[in-house]
Amino acid sequence: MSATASDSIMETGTFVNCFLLVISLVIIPVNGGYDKERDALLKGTFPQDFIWSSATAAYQIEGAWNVSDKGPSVWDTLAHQGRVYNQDTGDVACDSYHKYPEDVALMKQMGLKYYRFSISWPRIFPTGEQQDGVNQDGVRYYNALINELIANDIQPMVTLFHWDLPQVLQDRYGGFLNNHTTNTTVIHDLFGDYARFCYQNFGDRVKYWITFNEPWITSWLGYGVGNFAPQHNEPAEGQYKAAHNIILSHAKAYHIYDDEFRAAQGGQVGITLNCDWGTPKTPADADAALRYVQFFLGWFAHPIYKNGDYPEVMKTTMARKAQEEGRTTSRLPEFTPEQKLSISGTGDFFGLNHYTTVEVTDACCTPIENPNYDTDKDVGTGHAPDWPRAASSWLYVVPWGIRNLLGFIKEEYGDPEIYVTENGRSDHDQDPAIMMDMERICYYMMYTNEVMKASNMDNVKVKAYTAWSLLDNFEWLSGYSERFGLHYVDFNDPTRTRYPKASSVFFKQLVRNNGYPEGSEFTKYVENMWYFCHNTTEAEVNGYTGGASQISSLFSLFLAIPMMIAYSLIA
Ligand code: GBH
Repeated sequence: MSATASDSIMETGTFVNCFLLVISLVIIPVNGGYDKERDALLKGTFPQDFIWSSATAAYQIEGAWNVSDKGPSVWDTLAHQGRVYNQDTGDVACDSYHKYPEDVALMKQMGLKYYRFSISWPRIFPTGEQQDGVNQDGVRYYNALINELIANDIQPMVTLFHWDLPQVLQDRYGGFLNNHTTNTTVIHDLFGDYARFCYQNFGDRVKYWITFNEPWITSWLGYGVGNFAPQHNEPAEGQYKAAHNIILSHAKAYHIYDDEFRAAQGGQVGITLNCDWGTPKTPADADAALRYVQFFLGWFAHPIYKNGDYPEVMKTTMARKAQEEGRTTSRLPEFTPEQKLSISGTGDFFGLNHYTTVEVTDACCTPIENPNYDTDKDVGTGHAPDWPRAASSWLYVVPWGIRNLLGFIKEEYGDPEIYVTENGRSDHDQDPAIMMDMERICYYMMYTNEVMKASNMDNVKVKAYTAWSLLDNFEWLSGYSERFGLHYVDFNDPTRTRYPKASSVFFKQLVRNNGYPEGSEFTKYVENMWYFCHNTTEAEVNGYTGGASQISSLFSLFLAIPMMIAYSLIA
């Protein structure tokens, strides 16, 4: 072959490669921007028995932090140390301990048939241990709340643990760090006793139980990073020990229900896991994105919904790290064969909290001097430049992420029934208050439509969608500076009056329509809002002829009258 011929073949090769590169850039959907196919509005409705709900958590709304015999929780301690933004505390919060009938009335007004709330462990057992005494006022409170819900035809979905561990259990046993590698771990039994007490006292009326809310947060932020309560800083191992104990405590509570209550009460028990979707930044980052999700969701979901053990990629990665770090054992603990059997299959449904998506890059495999859960994953995370943001620094609005995550759960965990137990968007606390919360309306519109795609197009068994949150409330370390509510609460007003935001009116219509039925007034409104919500311009979207109708939609009959009423209440 002559030099010229081979040169020209090389050039052709280069040309073909460049051509493929250009094609792939065009065809591979970019993470940001409006994608006409991916982001199109789906019309249709959810299955008839679909559950629409809204959620809160005890420490975030109840207040009454020390009434009667209630014991302090680790969040009372953290807040009283002044560790929260603006030195905010949950001492009064939304005062739902006293104002729960108003909360129920708001839900009734919205047509909600389900409410997800949590029970405060130290409000039931002040020290966390039944043998030290029961706070009867606490039992009375939850009975009254549950009865008020039932009387208004609203079904309770109860979380047993939404982060407010009794402080005494932290002091006595190290909380979820308690003896994580033995078979006689006190914290498992204590959580089991608490769960049993709740089934016994409330299970005649409560048919949906969630053992733990987001064990990822308790483990990593509570016992690893240590910025959340109980502020234990041990980022190499704390999270793995805590997670191990939480998984075993969950299994214990599940089996207690199974053995002692299921036959008589006929309810369901699951756990709520949080996960951000991880999308690869480039095709070469695909494995890294998967690893990110396995370390996040799989850490808990793989043992509970699959085989009683941590994901393979987590075990091999951590074993390799142990070797590099010169350790004889992995920082990731091991379950015994009996424990694996007792953990596997302990979820009647799969509870999912989801808010946002990250872009993942591969960062394998530089050994690190001070390893932690973040570096263990061997990934980098970022965000596409055009993803819109909410008030919370971590919350980027990426509606299609939830559809991908739901599809992943279906494939990975044997097609479980999935309950979306939280999803929502924050605004800043600002003056004047954001009552026409269009960004929140857009968020709910876009995310629920993606959930409907998962349900109706991908056949994911999504059974429930829960809005976080019914009320503006105590947003953990951010205090009252970030507002997630469908209803506005003025935290300077001693009466803590609640005011409906525009989003509550939107959500009511969504529930009433059970989705986006073809031809309904509601769906027409949504169609008019669609491109505005996707923050895109007419030019980017073929066939869009919006304009004036979009603006007038802001004042459509769905929002205008209820909003005028809401404003007149505030004024
Ligand atoms: C949920 O957590 C909680 O269940 C709920 O109580 C909470 O109010 C709601 O979401 C809104 O946050 O960047 O290190 O500060 C969702 C998980 C927990 C994700 C806190 C972001 C902050 C991490 N979120 N986290 S950091």
